[in-house]
Amino acid sequence: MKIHKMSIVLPFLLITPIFAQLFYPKHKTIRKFHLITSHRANWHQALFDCRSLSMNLVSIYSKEENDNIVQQIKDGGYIKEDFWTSGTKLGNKDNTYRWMGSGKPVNFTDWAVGEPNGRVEEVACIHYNNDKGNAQSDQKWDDYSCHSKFFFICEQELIEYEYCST
Ligand SMILES: [Ca+2]
Repeated sequence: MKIHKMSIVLPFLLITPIFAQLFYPKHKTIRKFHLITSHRANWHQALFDCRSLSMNLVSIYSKEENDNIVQQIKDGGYIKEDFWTSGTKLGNKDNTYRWMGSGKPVNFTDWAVGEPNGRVEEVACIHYNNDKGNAQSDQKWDDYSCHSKFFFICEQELIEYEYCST
């Protein structure tokens, strides 16, 4: 019996896209940070405003990410401004900080000297501090009244694909 060549090749051609979907294109999720300087908002409003832009108020997990944001603040000429992050201990029974944007605990920290020092419940939201030229505090983290109005930082998740060129 003669088997046509295509009857062998065709099934392989049909399953190739399945393998391609499983293994290619390779991709990774990257997080991009956006300084929102169009208006100042209290912490809760900043959460809403980031969501309305299909983003989240920023969560920070590493020195690298923190350095990236501080550099953006400096490059943008905003060293005399304060910026909200999503860090808070509002409503946390164990009185520890979490990132509202992701629900994850705050592990990496970059507190200004003497911070966090909030003793009342409403002083529970983390912002990048502007301490008017004090190198120990400028662009470091400070817990502050969540009702205060600051600029804020939204994060955007993007999928970056790597294409195979062969
Ligand atoms: Ca404080």
